[in-house]
Amino acid sequence: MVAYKMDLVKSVIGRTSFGIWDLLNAGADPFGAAVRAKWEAEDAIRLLGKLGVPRVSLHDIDVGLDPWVLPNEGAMRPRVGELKACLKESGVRVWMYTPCLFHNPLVRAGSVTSNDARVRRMALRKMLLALDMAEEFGASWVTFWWGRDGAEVDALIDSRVAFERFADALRIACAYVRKRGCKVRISIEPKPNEPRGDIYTATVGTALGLIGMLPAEDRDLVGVNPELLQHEGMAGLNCYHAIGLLIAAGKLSFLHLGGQTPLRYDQDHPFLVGNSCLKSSFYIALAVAKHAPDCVVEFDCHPLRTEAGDDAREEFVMVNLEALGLMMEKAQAFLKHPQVKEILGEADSRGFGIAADPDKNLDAFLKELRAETDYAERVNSVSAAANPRAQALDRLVNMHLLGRL
Ligand code: GLT
Ligand code: MN
Repeated sequence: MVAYKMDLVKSVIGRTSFGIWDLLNAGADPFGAAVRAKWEAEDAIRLLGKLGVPRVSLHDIDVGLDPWVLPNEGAMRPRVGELKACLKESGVRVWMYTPCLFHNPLVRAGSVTSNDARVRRMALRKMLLALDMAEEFGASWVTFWWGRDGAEVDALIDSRVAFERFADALRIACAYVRKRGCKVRISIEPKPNEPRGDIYTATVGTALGLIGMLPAEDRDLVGVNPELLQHEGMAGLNCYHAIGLLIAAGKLSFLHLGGQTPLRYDQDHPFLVGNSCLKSSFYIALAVAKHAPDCVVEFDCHPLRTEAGDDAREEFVMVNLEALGLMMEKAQAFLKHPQVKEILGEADSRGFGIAADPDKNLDAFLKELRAETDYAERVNSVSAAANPRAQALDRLVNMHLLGRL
C-alpha cells in the first residue's frame, strides 16, 4: 500500500473532478485487449465518493444515456433516476455533461459539419439534449468535443462551410440555453487530430476563433476547456501559452489535465507521467496558481495499461491528486521565493511607461510616445540596459523543481 502524501491530496481535492470515462477505461488500446475488470458508471461514482473527490463528468454514452441507441427520450428517465441516486449517496456532483459525437458510425464523416443535413440535424439534437441532461443533473458545463469533425480528404467538406456549420450549431445551442434559462454553460474542447486525420477545432486558438464568429450575446455563454498536456502537446504546441491565452481572453471554462509526451498520439497518461512532462506541467500550475485560483481541474486521462490490479483505479485517482497537489505547492512556493521575486520584480507590468492614458487621450499619449526622437541612440542604450535574465530564471526553475532551491 502506497503512503500517499495526504497533505498534498487535501490541498487540491476540493477543486478537482474526474471524467467518468477515466475510471471506466479498462486499458484496451488499438493493439491489445482490456487488462482491468469491466466497471459500471456506479462503480466509478462510488470510488470517487469514497476518496472524497467532489465532482465527476459524464459522457452520455458511458452512463446508459446515449439517445442514439435508445428507442426514445422517455427511455432515459429510469436511468437518470438511478444515476442521481448513486450520485447523491456518494456525495459527488456532476461537473460537466457531454454528448458523444464521435462513436456512432452515423458521424463517421462529421457530426454538425457533415455534408448531410440529416446527420447535422441529429447531431444538433444530441447537443441540445445534452444541455437538458446537464440541467437535469445540475451540471455547470456541457462540453462539445467534435472529435469526428475533421478530414482525411479535404475535397469532401469545404473548410469555410465547416466552420460556418459549427457556428450555426453553436448559435442555436446558445439561443436554447437562453430560452430555457439554463444555468449551464457551453465549453469547446479542442484537439488537433485523432481520431480524424485533422480535426477542425484543432487548438485553443481555433476554439477562440470560432467563438469570435458568434454574436456578442452568444460569446458570453461559451468557453474553452483545453486538455493539457495532451491535446496541445500532441501538436508540439506550448501548453503554458495556451492556458495564458484563455485566461487573458476570459475564456478558460475549466481544465482537462493529464500527461503527454509531445508530438505523440493522445497518451492520456496520469498527470506528471512521462519523461518530458515536468516543466510544462509546472508552468501550467504556475498559471493556475497566479491567475485561476478557482479553476476546476478535471483529470482527463486513464490508468497506465501496465496497471491491471484491483487497486489500479484507486491508485490512479490518488496519484493524480497527489501530483497536482505537488505541482501547485511548487508553483506557489516559486512565486514566493525571494530570488525569483528579486529577478522578476515588476515583470508583469503592462502599459508603455507613458503617463497619458491612450484610451482617454490618444493625442497626449502619442505626443509622449514620439517625444523620444533620438532613435538609434536610444535603441542602443535601452538594449544595453535591458536585462531579462532568462537563464538565471531557468536555473531557479530547475533548482526548485529538483529540490535544491
Ligand atoms: C473523449 C476525449 C476527451 C474529451 C471527452 C469529452 S470525450 O473521451 O478523449 O478528451 O474531453 O467530450
Ligand atoms: Mn478531454
